[in-house]
Amino acid sequence: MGLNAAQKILSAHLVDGVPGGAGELGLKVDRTLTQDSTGTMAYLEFEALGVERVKTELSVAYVDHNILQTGFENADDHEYIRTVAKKHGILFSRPGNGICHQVNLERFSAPGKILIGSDSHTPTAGGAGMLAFGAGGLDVAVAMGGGAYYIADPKIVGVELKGRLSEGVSAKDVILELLRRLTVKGGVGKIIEYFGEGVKTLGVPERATICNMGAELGATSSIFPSDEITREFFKAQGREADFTELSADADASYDELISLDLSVLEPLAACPHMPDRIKPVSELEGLKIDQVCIGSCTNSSLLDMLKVAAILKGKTIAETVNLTISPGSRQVLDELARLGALSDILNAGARVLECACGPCIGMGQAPKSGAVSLRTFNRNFEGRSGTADAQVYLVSPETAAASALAGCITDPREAARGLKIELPASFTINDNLISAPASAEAAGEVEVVRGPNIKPFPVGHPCEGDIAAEVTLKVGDNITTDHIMPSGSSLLPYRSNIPYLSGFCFSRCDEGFPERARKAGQGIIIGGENYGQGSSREHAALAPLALGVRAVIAKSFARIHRDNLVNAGIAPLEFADASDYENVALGEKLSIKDIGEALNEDREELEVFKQNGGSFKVKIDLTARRRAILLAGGLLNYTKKTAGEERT
Ligand code: MIC
Ligand code: SF4
Repeated sequence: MGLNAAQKILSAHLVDGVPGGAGELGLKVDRTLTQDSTGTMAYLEFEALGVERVKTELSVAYVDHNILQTGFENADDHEYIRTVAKKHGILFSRPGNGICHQVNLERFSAPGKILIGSDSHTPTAGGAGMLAFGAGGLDVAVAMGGGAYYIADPKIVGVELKGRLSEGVSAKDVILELLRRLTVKGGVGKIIEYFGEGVKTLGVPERATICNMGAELGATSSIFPSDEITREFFKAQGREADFTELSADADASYDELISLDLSVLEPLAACPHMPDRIKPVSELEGLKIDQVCIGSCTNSSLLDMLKVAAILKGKTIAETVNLTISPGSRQVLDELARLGALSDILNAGARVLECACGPCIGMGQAPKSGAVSLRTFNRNFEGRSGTADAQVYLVSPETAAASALAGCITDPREAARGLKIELPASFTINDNLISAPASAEAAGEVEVVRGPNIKPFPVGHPCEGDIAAEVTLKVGDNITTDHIMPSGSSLLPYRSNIPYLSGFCFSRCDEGFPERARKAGQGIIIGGENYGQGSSREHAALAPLALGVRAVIAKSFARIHRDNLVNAGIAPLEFADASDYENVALGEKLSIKDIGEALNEDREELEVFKQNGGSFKVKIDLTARRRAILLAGGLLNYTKKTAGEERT
């Protein structure tokens, strides 16, 4: 039996585990990326591991998130990342160079390789045939130290693309259609692999858009084959040498199959406040809008920007609309200028922002009270824009541009009629914003600069004996990491300061939580389905850890967050019977009996006793390795311990 593309890469990198079983796969990591809002913590953890030089073939540190410098904190963190990267053998992509996923696609993607990144949208690189995973900072730190990356053995879903997109319908609509069909939980435990005739009609940036929002499906990763179109992309980037062909064998099979006819798709929008609340744009037409934001790692390629420029050309945006445009990289912005399209964008009335995440993570451009904001981004979680009552819709660049002109949600098919975008055969290559690390010999001379905002991070406690603690928080389904540890311009500067940050943990759901948790000393969180969906920020585990959380009992967990909990030494446990969720109350005292023993003995269930009598069962759905991590009190303790054992 032949292999599909994902299986080929997985088997070439397998260092632990058996594919096809129920366990985990340990994978050799070729490359890593970090961005600044998760990177400070990842490098502090890397330093704590005591490894001198990274052991990966390539590691790159980007600065793209914490760009507003309204105080010293972000600038200090950038300097820490610059110097720590220089010392330990990591390339540094300076502020202004662009969003990590866009720059990675352009300059560092490579078909057939494995990349992990401390950002949930790392699978964007799947558009260039790379198998890429979003991970917590500590997992990236361990990989930089030469450790394997572990994933639950994924199911591989084959999405067969047929036909060709009609005018005005774009790659964004493809992934919105999948979100409509599968929901934000539909990809959990799965790698989504695209194949079929329709693949040939999509360029690498379009494939990258589709892979990018696989994160919103909860997927482990997403990947396209690497074909002649991929070769052209690498050629245009002056990197043909990095190209290799990679596709599924003719007799390959998939665990599940989905068929998607591109030619019948229409423009879609994700309605407030979840990426899977999909409606056709035609149904929303006429809804008055206040803001339009174009950019983010989903839709900031040159192709997207040129489409937007062509729709805006010679026109003026509606008087009541604020339009922001953030090109994904300096290369994109430079090309826009060179081709004259920047002038079309500026003259239509757009506010051109830095090549960075910007409004996507609430780093500025919070819309007005109650605003309707149309964004080409990937997440529309409540409050993420920085305005609690804003209504954010996620759309394609075409829909965003046409709507900005009209002042209301507008089907872009009319505006996009006859639109033909030619990408340049070769891009202007200038890597002068990527700083090389010091040589191994000179590394000793590099001083790592730590600003006063960098504070020690909490380290977990071994899971042993009973966990007897109060329920310090109870929340519902689909809790995102933006609920757990909100971002935005006021909190992102404290990503290297967990003591401060933890004071805002869950502030969007329950402002009293931090104080209650501190008072209780030890706590247990009760959650619903898909707990921890969204970003890879390990701060969503570290802040609860700092507030004494020892276990989270939920109906189900999102992949990266579950890993982050284990890495922090917090036990993620699942209700054996989901209806028991109803019977646990805030403030109730619970006793999780003999958790250490249960982990040690590989037990699959555990009894939780309630203070006022009665008990319920929880599942421990964790592999032997993850159990050992919990027993050690988190991945840092575990890695140091196992490294010590190997030395003796
Ligand atoms: C996001 O889109 O939520 C982020 C900001 O990029 C996060 C990382 C973070 O929280 O720093 C992500 O997606 O992992
Ligand atoms: Fe940045 Fe937004 Fe992409 Fe996250 S989703 S990496 S904040 S652009």
